[in-house]
Amino acid sequence: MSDIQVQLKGLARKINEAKNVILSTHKMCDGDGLGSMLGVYHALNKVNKPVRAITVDRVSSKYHFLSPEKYTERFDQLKNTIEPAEIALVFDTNDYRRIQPLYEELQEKCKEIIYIDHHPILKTSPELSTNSIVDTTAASTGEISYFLLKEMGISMDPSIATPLYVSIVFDTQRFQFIKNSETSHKICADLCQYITDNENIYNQLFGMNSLEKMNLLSEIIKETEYFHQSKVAIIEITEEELRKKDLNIEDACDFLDITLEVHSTQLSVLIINLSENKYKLSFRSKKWNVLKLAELFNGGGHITSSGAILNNYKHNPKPEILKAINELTKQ
Ligand SMILES: [Mn+2]
Repeated sequence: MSDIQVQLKGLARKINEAKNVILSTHKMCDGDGLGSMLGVYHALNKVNKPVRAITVDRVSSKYHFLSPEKYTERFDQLKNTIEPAEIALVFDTNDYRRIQPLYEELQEKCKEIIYIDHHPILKTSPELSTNSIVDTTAASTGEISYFLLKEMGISMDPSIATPLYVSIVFDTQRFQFIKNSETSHKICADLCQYITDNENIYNQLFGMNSLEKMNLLSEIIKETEYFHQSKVAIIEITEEELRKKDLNIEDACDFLDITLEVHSTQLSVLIINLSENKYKLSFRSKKWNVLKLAELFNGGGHITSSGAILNNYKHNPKPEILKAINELTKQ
């Protein structure tokens, strides 16, 4: 049995024995974080385990087809206080900063915070509880959650399969990023037996672009700056520009993925000016290690997809980013 299998068995037992469970995922949750959390939520509900799913902040309208307003609560708008719970399961991150300020509340109210995740553990992170499962070979957290539910002996049904399928399809970006493993396909083949409207999931996740978004994309494509013989692309945008067009940060990240489709581009950078002195950086690469880059700016993520938030940054961080990229390209 692999280490991960042993850990899954242990965690399954722990959850089965727990009186009550709180579930959460990272800020500005994506399809993977939300999908794995909702999959486990429906599964625990099915076996009558008292469970609450709490997001740190709002869930993007893109995921409304999963009815998060019915099954999850928002910490920033919480109506009922969090009662003490035996365990908190946090999906798709192992970085406590990404669940703040909910993190402090979970620390106070839960005996243990357990992370279920596939991101590399940051060098700067405090030690995780031993029951946490971090499998960086998994292409999505949904996959780890799927195996966890199998271990718990919970049978699949449409309410569990749909969000788990969303997790996998979202994080692999329609099976582009499967980490050279057949696992993502195999799990989805199983889940598909329970999904009635597969096409709708793809439409909701990838086919709902507004005309405003497409117009902005055309502007961005024209204004993208290229460096290092077009190996590096940099996009800059302000949150205000996005808001004016009724778009959000997730939409801007889609632009980033598109610039990476340029043949020569190895690394794409998105700089979003959130407010005065506050920036959000996102890095995507084909192969280069952009986790290193994000860590230089106190951020985190995956080897080929990472990000950071800069607070109290008095000027546009582009010169520092270019300097860091220079170092990266020398290696
Ligand atoms: Mn993920």
